[in-house]
Amino acid sequence: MKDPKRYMVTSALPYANGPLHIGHIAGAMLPADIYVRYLRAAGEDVVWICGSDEHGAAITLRAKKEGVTPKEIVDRYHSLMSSTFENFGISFDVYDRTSSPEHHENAQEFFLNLLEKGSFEVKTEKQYFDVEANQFLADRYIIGTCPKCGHDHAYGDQCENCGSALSPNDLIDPRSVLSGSKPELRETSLWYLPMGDHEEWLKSYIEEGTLNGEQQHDVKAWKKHVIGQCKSWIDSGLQSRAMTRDLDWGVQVPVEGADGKVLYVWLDAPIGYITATKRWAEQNNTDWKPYWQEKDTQLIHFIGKDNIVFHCLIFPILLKEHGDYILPYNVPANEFMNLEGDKISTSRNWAVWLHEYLEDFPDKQDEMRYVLCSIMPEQKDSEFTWNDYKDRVNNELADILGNFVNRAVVLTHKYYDGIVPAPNEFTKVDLELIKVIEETPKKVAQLLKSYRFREAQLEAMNLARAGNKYMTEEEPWKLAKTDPERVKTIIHLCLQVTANLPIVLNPFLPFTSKKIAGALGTVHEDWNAASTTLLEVGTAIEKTPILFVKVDDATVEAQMAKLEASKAQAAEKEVEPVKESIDFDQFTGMDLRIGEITAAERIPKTKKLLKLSVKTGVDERTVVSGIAEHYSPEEVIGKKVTMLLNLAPRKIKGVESQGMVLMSEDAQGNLSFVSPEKGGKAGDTVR
Ligand code: B3M
Ligand code: ZN
Repeated sequence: MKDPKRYMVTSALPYANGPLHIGHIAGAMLPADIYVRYLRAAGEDVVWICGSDEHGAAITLRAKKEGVTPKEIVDRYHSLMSSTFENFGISFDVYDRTSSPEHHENAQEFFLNLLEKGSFEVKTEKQYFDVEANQFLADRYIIGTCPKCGHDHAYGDQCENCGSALSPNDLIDPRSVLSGSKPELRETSLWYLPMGDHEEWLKSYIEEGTLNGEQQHDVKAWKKHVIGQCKSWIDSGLQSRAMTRDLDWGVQVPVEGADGKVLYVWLDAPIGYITATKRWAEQNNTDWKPYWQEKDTQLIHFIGKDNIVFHCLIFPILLKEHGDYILPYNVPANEFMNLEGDKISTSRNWAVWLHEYLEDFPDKQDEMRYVLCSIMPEQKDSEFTWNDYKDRVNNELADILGNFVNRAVVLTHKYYDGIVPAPNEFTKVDLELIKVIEETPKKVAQLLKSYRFREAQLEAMNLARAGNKYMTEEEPWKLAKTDPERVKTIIHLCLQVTANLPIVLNPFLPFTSKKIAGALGTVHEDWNAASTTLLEVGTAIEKTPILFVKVDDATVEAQMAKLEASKAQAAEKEVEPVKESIDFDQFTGMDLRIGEITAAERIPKTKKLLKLSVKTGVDERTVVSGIAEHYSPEEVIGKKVTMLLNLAPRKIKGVESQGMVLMSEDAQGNLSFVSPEKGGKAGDTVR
């Protein structure tokens, strides 16, 4: 493919409903920051935008939980997020927000444009409505049982257990998240995007990289998991998707009589990319259009894998329907980053929050950037642990990079008063090192252009590794007395390595690179300046500050303790909403009794199920219970438990289960029997 004239880079707009954690950064912002810092240094024309996503249920539900207005929520988190990004060295050209009047106007204009072109279908249909809360329920406002996997907390738009895309009408036993009540169906009208009409061209766009027969992008440069996900959506048939919601927070549908209706957040948010670009252009007195509308622009979306369908299928449909826009050139989505063996979760407070990290580790942005890039979930999920953080900082940043730069600079001061010495004739090892200096920028650039950031960082660090090894093996300190001329060559080359490091490391470690280049009086933001003679003979260099301080065990322990404590606190706050009230007859209709477990065995090929025999006072029966991860068969025998006797029998994994053993469950999902406190015997009634 031809080289583009300019790059338009976006990072997924984070919801302004909480602080930023390492998962956000590792997914959509850090890779883009690395990529864009490289492009800028290479002299490319690039604009990188991001902003807060301030609409949708993520915001309104958070506001409800805290008892404040959505506006208060987005104002609070937008300002926290923008300052966190800035402090962390995330170098967006603009960080915008979708609640701005300019964005509302821009999104409405886009919607009207498509409306006029006939891109939407209006459908009047029955939607779930919560009478108590006086609100229609869509997306995360409604939960129920997933029809695909049976998970009982699936949302109206998606089941997080099996990943299926759902609509509220798919849910079994739907309940309102607002009141816990069973919603009723009410008529309303919605604007739908008939995605099925676009299947054909999307297929060739995704699978061949062509659009109207023209090569649009290089499919081989797309990540396999991104193409795989798109293919599976297309292959299972694209369903029409509602592009409006009956809600009062969001961008108003700009049509007469559409009061109380807003654009679907996933319609307005990607348009937010365009709004942000317009803001950038205004601030810089330039035209935004070429960045979105000229064919010689590469449009690149950095996102997490849960956003793939929106960026690879839905947004391209909108852009193409509009007609003036180019389509994404690549969507290098990342997978997820886990934390200490568990999924990162805002609601369970299982996260390393970036603003807290910056408080606990002031001026240690590069340490975290380095670790996150080393384990970036490019092809599969990865895991952050504090022990790994410690190891990488100590063994790689401090022992290799910091140690090498420090030795090169200190020896220059010791032997030559800080003046770069002239080299003598180069030996074979010298020439090998020179080759590494020459090759590194090319290799790193190639990897960056293919969105392989882990390898790119490794390759850049290999220059420091090569320098470190060279110095250790050449041992200039031993030759200082016997062969001072040789020492000049060694130190000269070590200094050339040192001067090239801030150039190749700048995309990854911008703070450190600035420090090193500052001390040497060289550049760090000009890729083309890399050279084996970057530092001129006779130049006076300053002493570098200490670049990295080692992390000790106490620091790791303190962070682990902090994680555990905040998780425990969050668990205390987590309470399920009260269910709809039932009358007394419904209650007495349940036949609850004490049972005694007399035998138990695992059900083969299942992880969770035990087959129990329970004495009930009236009979002895079989019950299948999902407790195998919490109790072994041996330990349950003889236990007195509470049973629901008259639950209709059901077959589970081929075994008929006659009734249910009741369990208590905490916020972490730990199960425990509900047993009579003073003993009791099988057959005692419970009421
Ligand atoms: N706010 C979703 C997310 O954080 C979202 C991205 C919008 S990008 C246009 O998963
Ligand atoms: Zn499911």
